[in-house]
Amino acid sequence: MYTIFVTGTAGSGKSLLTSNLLEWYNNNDVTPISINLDPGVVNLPYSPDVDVRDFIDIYSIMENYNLGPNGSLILANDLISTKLTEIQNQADELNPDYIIVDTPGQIELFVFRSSGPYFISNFLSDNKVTLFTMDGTLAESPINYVSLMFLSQSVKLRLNTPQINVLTKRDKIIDKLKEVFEWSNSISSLQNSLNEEKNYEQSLLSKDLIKTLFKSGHITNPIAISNITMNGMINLSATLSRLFTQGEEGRKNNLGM
Ligand SMILES: Nc1nc2c(ncn2[C@@H]2O[C@H](COP(=O)(O)OP(=O)(O)O)[C@@H](O)[C@H]2O)c(=O)[nH]1
Ligand SMILES: [Mg+2]
Repeated sequence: MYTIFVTGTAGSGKSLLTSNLLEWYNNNDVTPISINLDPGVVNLPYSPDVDVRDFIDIYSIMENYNLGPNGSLILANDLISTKLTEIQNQADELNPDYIIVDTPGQIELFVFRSSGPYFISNFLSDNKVTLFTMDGTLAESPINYVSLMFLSQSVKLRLNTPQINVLTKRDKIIDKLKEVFEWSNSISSLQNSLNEEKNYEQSLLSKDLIKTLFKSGHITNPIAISNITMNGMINLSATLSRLFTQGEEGRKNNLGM
C-alpha cells in the first residue's frame, strides 16, 4: 500500500489532482482510494472514500467553543491528528493499492502546525510520498519561482518524506513553460532572468537564496501537469512508480532480502 499526500497552497489544484490521480489509477488496474483531510471544504471534485468531515464538524466546533470561522478552522485542523486511528482503520479496511490524501486548503494550518506532520509520520503505509503542487500561474516571474521553490523546501523540512514538485495549470502557461524549465536546469539562466527584475533588493535576495538551493541539488525540474487536459499525468505517474519501487528495493536491501 502506497500513500500519496497532496500538499500545496490554497487553490493550487490539490483536490482536482487527487480526483485525477484516482481516475488515473482506476484506469490502470490498481485499486486507489481517496482520503479527504480538509475539515473545512464544502465541495470536492470526487467522492472521498474516507472523510475527516465524518469525525470533525466545523459548525459544531464554532458553536461549542464559541469561535468564528477562522478560529474554528484552526482548531479543526489541529484536531486532525486525533482522528488518525479512525482514518487509518477505515482506509485499511478498504485494502487499497494506493491511498491519495487530499490535504487541507490552507497549507499553513496543516504543514506548519503540529497536526499535519504528526499525521503523516504516524500514518502506516509501505511507502509514502508528498506531492507539492505549485500553481503554474504563480510561477510566471523568476522571483515568484524562487519563493515557490523555497516554500517547497520548507514543506520538505516539515514533513520529512520524499517529495515531488508538481507545477499545475500548465494549460495556462504553455508560452512560459520552456523558460520555467530553464530556470530549474541552470542557475545562470535563473540568475539572468533575476538580473532583469526591476526591484534590485528582491533580485539580490533571490540570487543569494538560489545559490544554496542549487548547491545542495534542491532545485529540480518540477513535473508540469494540467488537471484539465491531463497533459503530464503519464510523467507524474511514472515518477511516482519509480519512487515507490526504489523505496521498496531500498527496504529489501536494508532487510537483507
Ligand atoms: N486551468 C486549470 N485550472 C486548474 C488546474 N488545477 C486546478 N484548477 C482550478 O483551480 C481551482 C482550485 O483547484 P482546487 O483543486 O480546488 O485547489 P486546492 O485548493 O489546492 O484543492 C479550481 O477552480 C480548479 O478547477 C489546472 O491544471 N488547470
Ligand atoms: Mg482542496
